[in-house]
Amino acid sequence: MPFKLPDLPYEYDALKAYIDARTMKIHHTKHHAGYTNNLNNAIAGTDLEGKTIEQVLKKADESNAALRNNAGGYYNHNLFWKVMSPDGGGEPGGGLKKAIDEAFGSFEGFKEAFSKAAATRFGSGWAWLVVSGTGKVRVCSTANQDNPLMPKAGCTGTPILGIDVWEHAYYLKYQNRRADYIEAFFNLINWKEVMKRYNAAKK
Ligand code: MN3
Repeated sequence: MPFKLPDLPYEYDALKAYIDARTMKIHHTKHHAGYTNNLNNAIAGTDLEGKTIEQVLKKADESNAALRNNAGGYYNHNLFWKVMSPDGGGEPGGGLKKAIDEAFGSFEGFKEAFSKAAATRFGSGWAWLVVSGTGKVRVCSTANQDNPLMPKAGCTGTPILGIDVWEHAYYLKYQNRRADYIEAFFNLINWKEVMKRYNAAKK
């Protein structure tokens, strides 16, 4: 079964206070759809056909740029849509709150570290909150469509929150003001979803 472009869990204009509908629609129907099609082309006829996206990412080394870029693009955007919500914002609770306090001192400390990782990623890429098998969290960033589940991404762990800092994610509303987009993103974070991913990843 080829990979399928998922529907967004909300309408294109649902996040418009922070991300405009046109950006959301182009991002989903052009960029994410493109990664999906190109991923299916890259695995067609190979032994990766029928594997889960996580299994594909683990095999997506630097020897195969088409596979690495498109498998990453597919997975990263699947996560991105889900960790945002029109009812987002606020702070996490439970075990994730504890892990964040332990790693960063406070939610504010986390916000600062995550924002800095996103702001200082040169060119295109992503900033992440990742969790290790023992439940410790940390912040990091990756280039292009690289992902912490891939070999040699410069960052390892299970990603539970990610922000897309490619210009296509924010340019229409924010132009060059990436910092304003990052600040706005905190009003969209679906902590319920991120906490679910944290609990599933730590084991
Ligand atoms: Mn994108």
